[in-house]
Amino acid sequence: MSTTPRTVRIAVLGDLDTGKTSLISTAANDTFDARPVPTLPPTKLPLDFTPERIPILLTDTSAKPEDARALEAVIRESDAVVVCFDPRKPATLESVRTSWYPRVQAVNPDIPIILACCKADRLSDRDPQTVRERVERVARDLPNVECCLNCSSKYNKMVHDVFYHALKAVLYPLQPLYDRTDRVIRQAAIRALKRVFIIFDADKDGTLSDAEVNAFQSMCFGISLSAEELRGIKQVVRQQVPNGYTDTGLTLEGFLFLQGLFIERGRLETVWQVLRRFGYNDQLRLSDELLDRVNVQLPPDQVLELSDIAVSFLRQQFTLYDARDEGMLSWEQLQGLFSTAPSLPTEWQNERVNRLLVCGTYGAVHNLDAFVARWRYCALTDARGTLAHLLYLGYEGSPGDLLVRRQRRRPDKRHREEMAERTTALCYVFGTAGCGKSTLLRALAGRRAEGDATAGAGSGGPAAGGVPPLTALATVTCDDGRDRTLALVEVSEDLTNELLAAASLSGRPTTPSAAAAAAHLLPPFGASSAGPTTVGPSNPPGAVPEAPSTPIAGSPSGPGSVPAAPSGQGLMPAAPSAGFFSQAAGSVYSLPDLSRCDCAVFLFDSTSADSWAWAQRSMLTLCGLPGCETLPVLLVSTKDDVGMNGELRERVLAACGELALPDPLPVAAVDMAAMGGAFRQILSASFLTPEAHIPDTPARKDRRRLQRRLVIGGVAVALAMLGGYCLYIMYSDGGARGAGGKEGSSAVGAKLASGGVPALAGTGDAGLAAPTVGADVVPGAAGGVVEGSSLGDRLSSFFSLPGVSFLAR
Ligand SMILES: Nc1nc2c(ncn2[C@@H]2O[C@H](COP(=O)(O)OP(=O)(O)O)[C@@H](O)[C@H]2O)c(=O)[nH]1
Ligand SMILES: [Mg+2]
Repeated sequence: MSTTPRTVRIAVLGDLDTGKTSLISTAANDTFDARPVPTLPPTKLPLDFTPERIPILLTDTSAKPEDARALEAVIRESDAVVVCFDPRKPATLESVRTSWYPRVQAVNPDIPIILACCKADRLSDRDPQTVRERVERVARDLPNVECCLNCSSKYNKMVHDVFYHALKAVLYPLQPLYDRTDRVIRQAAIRALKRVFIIFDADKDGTLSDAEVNAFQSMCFGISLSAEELRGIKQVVRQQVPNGYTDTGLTLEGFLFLQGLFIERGRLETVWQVLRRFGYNDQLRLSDELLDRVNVQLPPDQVLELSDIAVSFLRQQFTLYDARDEGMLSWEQLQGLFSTAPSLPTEWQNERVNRLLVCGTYGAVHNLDAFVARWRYCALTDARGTLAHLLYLGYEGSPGDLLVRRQRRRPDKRHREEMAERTTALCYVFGTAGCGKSTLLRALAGRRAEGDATAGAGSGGPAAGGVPPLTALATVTCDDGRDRTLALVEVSEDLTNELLAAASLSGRPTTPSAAAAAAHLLPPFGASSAGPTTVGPSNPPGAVPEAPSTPIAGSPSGPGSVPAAPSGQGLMPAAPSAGFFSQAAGSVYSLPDLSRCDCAVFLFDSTSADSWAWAQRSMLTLCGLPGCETLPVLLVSTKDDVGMNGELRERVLAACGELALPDPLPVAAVDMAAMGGAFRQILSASFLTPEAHIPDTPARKDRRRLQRRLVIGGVAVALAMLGGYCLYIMYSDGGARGAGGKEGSSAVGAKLASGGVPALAGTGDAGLAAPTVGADVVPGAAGGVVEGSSLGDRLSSFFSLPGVSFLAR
């Protein structure tokens, strides 16, 4: 039970002389003192005080006004409170209502309260009834009072029960389940219990058959119900709830009625046992313990996507809620689907809907493709939240089955198959203002260029105050025949300038050669683009704006902003639920997180040389950033129906050739088929042929040249060493032969001499010929080197020599 506190702290309060100290003393030590000390220090109860063996710490308190502050601190730190009164002094009961209850409420409003009617041994036989009535009158107005128990410290009667009830009120709290004021089960509890009901409704007919009820019983309580017990339950439910039982079994209404009955009868542990069995914590959210079973903190080259299991579960859910088989889920049906979750997932929330266009949605109505696409996108934006929501929806298998780890940005042949497994691409769309980014996004979502809510949000990127960027989703059939989800996120020109400038200034600079190349080809980044000529209808003035003098504006965060992040954070793996745009410190804009991008799509207006120049420059800068070297890039020329002039075309094609990139894809808003081709291409560039889309930037060329030089250098050094060694062998052999022959002083000479094998004279060419050496002379050189063997032979025999032989020489 993850939510069980390690030590349960119970404070004992009440007027002077009501019996607080005696109650603690009897509970802890079973000792009663007619004249106890005024206040005991914090006292632990023995571990075996309760069957749960939970440590309990009791805190005695003083009712004196001067101790009011200390008392407040004790109440704040406690999990439950016992308030004592003396039944023979009605004023002490009255002060429960007038003083103690309000004081507790003021400090710790949800804490459970147990009333202890102390010194019960002093009550006469007739008193209890009067006391009971009085207590009921008082407690009626005090909803947090769990119960009142008569007890006697002197005779140790019911003292144990007082603290056991307090403990149970902590372990099995009523407050999250039940609204005491209105006397109804809380909505959060209804959602949680409905999820449990759905999980056990195996045949999804909306009722629990006897077998399903018994499955529930045995899983939650380890016992099955007999036929008679089942009949008894049916009878009770039928009497109380008209629709509680149908021909097929127990309805949700009946199930909730039964749980409500447990709650009202104080059998809270029964209800909590069920809820905890299904992973709920005290706040009726799925516990961290359950969600932590899936690690969502992955290295930047990995990503979590929805598994096939999750997708087929979602398809099932779709069919289930699409009751009339229309192939569509209305907003009401979606609300029904999410009725077991405490809230909608972030990407399903209303205020985001207008900035997230999903192909196959009509207002809030989704078709199956749109439904799955949105869930896949949710998994990319917030894997943990999506996991929780799939579980809330009633997935009953292991959480680990719902998300799968996949590769990100592995544009090499070894990872080709793994990359092709990817199902969801997150691609950023960059381009100058007005070049057609939003049009492309709308086309992906199946929207025509004009006439929808997002038209006019033409500048694209996030607006001030943390509004999310325009994003479009669709399921696209790729070149390999598989359906994948494409998410395009629009990044405005301003935001791109800001992002690249921030990245350059935050210790993540562009590589020198990329910067140099950009400087060589184009004006400095962010400077006004006076150089390239404008072809066709020119951009309005300021279409290629100046980069801000400081990368991050100093304006305060707007409402709803995400927590401030250091500049340049866009490049770091983002926090799981932060979305793709992280807000830079003090900025009203948020910067896209490049580490999550699968493919950068650079759009340019084919009628504007400025637009191309910006795209080219931004692309070069972006691809020079650390971490972006393997980011696939796709160039798209928009407004193809107007067309590109010859000069610009030549320039563009030359640049693509230089960068070893495919030619830009021409698209036009009027030609939806071409748009469809572009989406397939974007997915191909992301997952199927990413290696063909990595720009061969000057930085990359430099790197490759360096690598080549290193390899050549390495080979040259190895050859030189080898040559040196050969010379060494030849000369040392010649020397040894000479020395051996002449003086017999070298090791080999000595060995030869001691071996009794005569050193044969060489061929006369000491540089190439070697002496014949017997196998016993050079250990390890099997067979030795035969006289007159070639240099090749000798080299191969060198390679076969073990190190020791070499050293022995
Ligand atoms: N007969 C009887 N006397 C009790 C009982 N509990 C406490 N007392 C007496 O009531 C007086 C006040 O008790 P104490 O525990 O000091 O009250 P506190 O001021 O609330 O802590 C003492 O004289 C106790 O002996 C009880 O259960 N029965
Ligand atoms: Mg006392």
